[in-house]
Amino acid sequence: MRAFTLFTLLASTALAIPSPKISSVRKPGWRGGPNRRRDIITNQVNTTSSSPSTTASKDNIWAYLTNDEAASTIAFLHNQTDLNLTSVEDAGDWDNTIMVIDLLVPNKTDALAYLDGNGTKPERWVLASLLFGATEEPYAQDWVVGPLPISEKTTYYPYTFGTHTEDAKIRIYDMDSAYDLYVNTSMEIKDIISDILNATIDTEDDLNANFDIWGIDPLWHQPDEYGNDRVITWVGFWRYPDPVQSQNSSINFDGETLLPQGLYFQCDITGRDPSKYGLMGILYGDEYYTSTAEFRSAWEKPDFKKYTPNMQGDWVGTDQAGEQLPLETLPPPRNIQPGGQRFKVDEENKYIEWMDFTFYLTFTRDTGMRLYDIKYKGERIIYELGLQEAVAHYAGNDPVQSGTSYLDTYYGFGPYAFSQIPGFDMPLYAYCMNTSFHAAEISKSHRCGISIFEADQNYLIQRHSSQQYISATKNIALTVRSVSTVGNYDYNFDYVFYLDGSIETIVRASGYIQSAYYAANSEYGYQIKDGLSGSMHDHALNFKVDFDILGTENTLVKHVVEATDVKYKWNNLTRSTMHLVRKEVTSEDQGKMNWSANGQEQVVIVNKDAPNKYGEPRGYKIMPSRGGAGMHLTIKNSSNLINSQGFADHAYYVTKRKDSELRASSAWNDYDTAKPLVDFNKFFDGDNLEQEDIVMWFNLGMHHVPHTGDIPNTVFSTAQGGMIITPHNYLLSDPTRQSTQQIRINYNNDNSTTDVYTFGSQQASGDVNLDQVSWDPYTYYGDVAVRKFPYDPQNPFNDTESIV
Ligand SMILES: *[C@@H]1O[C@H](CO)[C@@H](O)[C@H](O)[C@H]1NC(C)=O
Ligand SMILES: *[C@@H]1O[C@H](CO)[C@@H](O)[C@H](O)[C@H]1NC(C)=O
Ligand SMILES: *[C@@H]1O[C@H](CO)[C@@H](O)[C@H](O)[C@H]1NC(C)=O
Ligand SMILES: *[C@@H]1O[C@H](CO)[C@@H](O)[C@H](O)[C@H]1NC(C)=O
Ligand SMILES: *[C@@H]1O[C@H](CO)[C@@H](O)[C@H](O)[C@H]1NC(C)=O
Ligand SMILES: *[C@@H]1O[C@H](CO)[C@@H](O)[C@H](O)[C@H]1NC(C)=O
Ligand SMILES: *[C@@H]1O[C@H](CO)[C@@H](O)[C@H](O)[C@H]1NC(C)=O
Ligand SMILES: *[C@@H]1O[C@H](CO)[C@@H](O)[C@H](O)[C@H]1NC(C)=O
Ligand SMILES: *[C@@H]1O[C@H](CO)[C@@H](O)[C@H](O)[C@H]1NC(C)=O
Ligand SMILES: *[C@@H]1O[C@H](CO)[C@@H](O)[C@H](O)[C@H]1NC(C)=O
Ligand SMILES: *[C@@H]1O[C@H](CO)[C@@H](O)[C@H](O)[C@H]1NC(C)=O
Ligand SMILES: *[C@@H]1O[C@H](CO)[C@@H](O)[C@H](O)[C@H]1NC(C)=O
Ligand SMILES: [Cu+2]
Repeated sequence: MRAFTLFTLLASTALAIPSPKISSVRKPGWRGGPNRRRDIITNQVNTTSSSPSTTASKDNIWAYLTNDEAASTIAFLHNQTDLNLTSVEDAGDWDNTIMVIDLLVPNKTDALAYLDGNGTKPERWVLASLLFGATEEPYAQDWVVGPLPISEKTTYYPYTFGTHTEDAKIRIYDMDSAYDLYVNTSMEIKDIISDILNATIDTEDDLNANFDIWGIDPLWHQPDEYGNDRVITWVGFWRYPDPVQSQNSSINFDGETLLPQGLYFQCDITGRDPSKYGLMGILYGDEYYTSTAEFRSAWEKPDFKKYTPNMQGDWVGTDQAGEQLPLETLPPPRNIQPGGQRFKVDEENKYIEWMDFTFYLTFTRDTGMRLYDIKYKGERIIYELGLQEAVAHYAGNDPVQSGTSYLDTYYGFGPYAFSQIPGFDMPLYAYCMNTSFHAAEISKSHRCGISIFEADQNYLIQRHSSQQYISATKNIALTVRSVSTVGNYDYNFDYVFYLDGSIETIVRASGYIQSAYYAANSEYGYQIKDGLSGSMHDHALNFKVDFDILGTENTLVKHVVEATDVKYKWNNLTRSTMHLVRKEVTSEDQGKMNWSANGQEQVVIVNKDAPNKYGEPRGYKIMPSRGGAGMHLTIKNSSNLINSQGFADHAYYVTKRKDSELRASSAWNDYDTAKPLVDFNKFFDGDNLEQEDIVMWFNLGMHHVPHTGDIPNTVFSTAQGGMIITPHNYLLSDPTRQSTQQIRINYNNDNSTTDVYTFGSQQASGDVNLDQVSWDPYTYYGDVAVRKFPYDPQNPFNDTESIV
């Protein structure tokens, strides 16, 4: 059943819903509302096969909460009568509930004392996001709970030191569903809807079977005639794709976001009494009507213009279509790992050692995979690396597109980081890591939420030939991958480690675009189907990289390649030439930056107090490595994002690191973008940045103007962006010379090879039995979830009967 309404949502048990914000607050059916997919997960790849292990010298102090830690925290919170919590399973809109429980990472000074010195292991603390519904003015609030394990010492208090609102609270303006109003309005004009949208709508069930009704995000506010704040939403009609026959079965392709119907309701949803919500207007075909009656009288007139309804067809499906290409059905080239896994894993600590790199992994509900304490050749280079927020800002002539600026951590990257497909998302030999998160009092695990694998990049990292010899070195890199399907879009995140000491951050997007109705929208995208506009939008995905280059005291410098005119001693004529100009970014006042045109600026994080033997500061350069189709939002002062877009209006930023400035955004900013929990702009208060512990925040993104090639899905090949960091005067020469995976072939003038050097690298030999490196897709299956409340300590791992 594809139709998904509030009623089915309410009828389903709360425990079936992984993302509490969706379940208890808003937008049923939206962005992968929980019924959108069976939570298929996992694979049976033999990760134990020759998987060398190791033991981290220090524990992973960023490890996500264990199920027991989450459960005991939830029990502790339920014990606090002042919080007046109701268990999620029993809760309605007028109750207080626990949304998310996650680790509050230790403060860095405590962490470094433990990692680098004799400091004790930092205590485990929790960041608990609670939702207060039992009030006329519902709000979310972040709380600190700790230390763990729960004891008499455990305290709890609002997370005020990490947020910018009073008592770490943010108002929620759509706690109560307005769906009734959409239904009532639709029923008043069901004959018109049937006519203009080519469907038979006699009853509410017909409506729910045909159309999904949802709209702007975040909500809109505007003053009424008395100056009072009114909360406004605009919702549009989206057609559910019907099941189609493809191959030998029936399938519902997930292409609802390709089927906007061009009919929109504007509603005033102020306050907590849905019976007082009211229709303000209807938009159809770029004409605005202020009531159902006005719409009806227009429709009844002979000159009423009807637009082509946007209907589904085979084009919505992603199955193979069209003529098969010559030889294309033959098995394609593929990767194997003949020498076994060449990196070590401490599974308990989620700690990896690959070549000269070591690092820890963790996972959060809001932002998915994160990396900590990345060391290269025994020295920390990065303390923390990970996604902060992902915004997709739309525009359009219709109010829904115009009003859409998704802040995706609200929906979360963790809940949707489903298991990767062996042989597709990752090589069959990839090491799979499970990931967990805790939301709505359920602990959920994704099998293989993170994959780790080496692969030949299939271009050399080094090569040279002369009259006497040719030398070449393979480019074998380690990829750490996580893929999140956030509603219509699939985001593939990679961190790639290279033998030259570089680390690349890559994000790629596929999945279904959110399209617009074509009527009068040509200024905002291409028409890509009879009823469809591509709906232009900008993506900006912000990442935090906390560099520690030879210690925490670092400076961001720009070594600018600059044109100049010089008269040299050796020539009286002025030459037009270029030179290198060294600049420093010394204050947060200069901390918001864009990449220079033509790449003239080399941006390097150095430790000025640690020069190399030539006096050059040792550092790591950072630069865009792929994509380049946009690094920040086009819109400067977004009417939708208001004070919540600070992280996305420049390409990169540098700030002084503070324990109170942990993240560039909060998952709950979306509730009230005018008064966000975390306002990134407030990080810029003029702090000195010269030889301080500094953090860079960079965006990867794209100006996405979907064209016909985005039908049915956007493709990863061009929808990607990357940033690479690379040693810069950091070592005295290229470290890839350490690799044995190279060859030198000497030859003489008559073209015969005289000597071959392979430096001790082993060659794979013998037969490859592909049957032993294959995978049975029928072993790909479901998530594991553990109910948390009421919690049964005797049986902590009881499975739920089904998770969606
Ligand atoms: C996985 O690999 C290990 C080591 O090669 C082997 O002992 C084990 O039997 C394999 N397990 C499965 C399920 O194939
Ligand atoms: C909750 O309160 C009960 C009753 O006072 C107590 O037995 C229990 O240990 C408490 N649990 C937690 C986790 O605080
Ligand atoms: C506690 O929450 C319930 C709803 O779950 C509500 O009816 C009650 O008024 C609240 N009590 C207080 C003191 O706020
Ligand atoms: C971490 O740092 C914040 C901000 O300085 C401080 O308020 C908090 O108490 C610290 N936490 C711990 C566990 O020391
Ligand atoms: C750790 O403690 C030992 C013994 O007390 C001492 O010798 C050493 O210097 C300390 N190391 C650090 C980094 O503080
Ligand atoms: C919708 O209609 C029903 C039945 O007439 C009514 O009880 C309800 O209050 C209406 N809801 C809204 C939001 O108008
Ligand atoms: C209207 O719907 C019917 C039945 O689904 C279909 O056959 C017809 O082609 C549709 N008309 C248009 C204009 O799309
Ligand atoms: C097709 O139908 C057959 C017979 O019902 C079934 O065994 C098979 O699994 C189906 N699917 C595919 C992909 O062939
Ligand atoms: C991952 O989760 C699955 C399912 O719970 C479990 O069978 C497997 O042992 C887990 N893998 C690891 C490495 O813990
Ligand atoms: C530069 O010009 C001066 C004066 O015209 C002349 O004496 C000198 O030789 C010139 N030098 C060079 C390097 O051409
Ligand atoms: C090498 O050179 C010799 C003589 O110049 C020629 O006969 C032979 O074909 C060449 N071999 C190859 C492999 O090109
Ligand atoms: C967990 O499973 C055990 C054994 O099946 C059962 O007795 C117990 O009631 C279950 N607990 C919960 C909380 O479902
Ligand atoms: Cu896009």
